[in-house]
Amino acid sequence: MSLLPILLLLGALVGPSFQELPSYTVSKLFQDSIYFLSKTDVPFNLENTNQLCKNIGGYLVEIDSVEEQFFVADFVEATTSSLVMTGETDAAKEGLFVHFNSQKPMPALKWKSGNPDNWGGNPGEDCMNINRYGINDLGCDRTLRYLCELKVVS
Ligand SMILES: [Ca+2]
Ligand SMILES: [Ca+2]
Repeated sequence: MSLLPILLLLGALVGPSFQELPSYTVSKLFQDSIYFLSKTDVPFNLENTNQLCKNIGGYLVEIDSVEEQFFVADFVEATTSSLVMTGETDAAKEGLFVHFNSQKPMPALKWKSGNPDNWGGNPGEDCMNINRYGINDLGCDRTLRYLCELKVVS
């Protein structure tokens, strides 16, 4: 492995403002990304939680392929049994999931059986979590762990 991911990692951990940084479990490198999983539950909010990820040089995870989904799901499962929030949302148009940070459309991924179901309706479930059973839409106002993605510049 090149030195760059390690330097990025150190930069993220000792960061601009050490005291304010939440604690994270860090994944291995996948393609050109590493993932930071919060060690505690945090009141989720697309804008605010994405900002927490920006504070460490990343953004709320954006799952761009089934391969990335499986890597992330394995990392999450190896780290916690808690639900983990990702960076996808269909708040703007029901059923049309986009990546919150980039606003790009989410590709076809493996949904948990019976989902997305927008359970409860109006506003229903407009955010997303991930585990080994697939992705699932759930409410945006949950207090859960979240996952950041950091791009490693090559
Ligand atoms: Ca929805
Ligand atoms: Ca659901």
